[in-house]
Amino acid sequence: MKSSIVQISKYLSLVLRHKPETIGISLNSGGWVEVSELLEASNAHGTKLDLDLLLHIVYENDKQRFALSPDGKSIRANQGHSVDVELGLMPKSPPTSLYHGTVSKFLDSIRIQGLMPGSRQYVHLSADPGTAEIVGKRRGRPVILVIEAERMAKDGMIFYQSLNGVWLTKHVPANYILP
Ligand code: HQG
Repeated sequence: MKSSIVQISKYLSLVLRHKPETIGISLNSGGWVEVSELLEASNAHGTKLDLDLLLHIVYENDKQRFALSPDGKSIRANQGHSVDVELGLMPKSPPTSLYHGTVSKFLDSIRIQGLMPGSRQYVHLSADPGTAEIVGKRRGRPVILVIEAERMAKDGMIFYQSLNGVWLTKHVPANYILP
């Protein structure tokens, strides 16, 4: 059961962040899709999903990746999109430091270009080194970079925090990455 929940969570990340067209749905400008439409399209495209299981994943997901609209009729991913959506997040002052977990093979490029969003809309930063370590471990032996977030904000760069606590910014220039 657990693995099927993980699988469906990954599937939902795919359709709600990256490729809604694979099941013939589209997200609105805020990234939302109607729950009934998502369930119908999923079942029609071979992923068995009902409302109970969907709600279980929304509420129990380890990273709170998904959110329901206040009326409960629509669902979206809280962050991580590569499709162009406007999450409507308000700019927020970051703490002094934020953290980014990566791997050593990217460091040369990061030291030159800074942190780039890649295929996502934003660079993802963590509030604590432990979370950054988990993010970095997805790719191998983690390297934790410390970002001078408060100094970036003072210099005019904008930060947002997603509903599940991930800090987001468009680009981290190399000179704000310690040491
Ligand atoms: C690296 C997961 C070379 C960057 C996680 C990272 C996170 C560069 C990779 C969320 C670079 C992009 C995001 C540069 C950045 N040159 N490499 N200039 N700038 N990179 O997956 O931060 O499970 O798009 O270090 O937990 O790893 O999906 O970003 O290694 O919260 O909810 O390029 O994804 O969350 O990789 O992970 P990603 P990320 P979910």
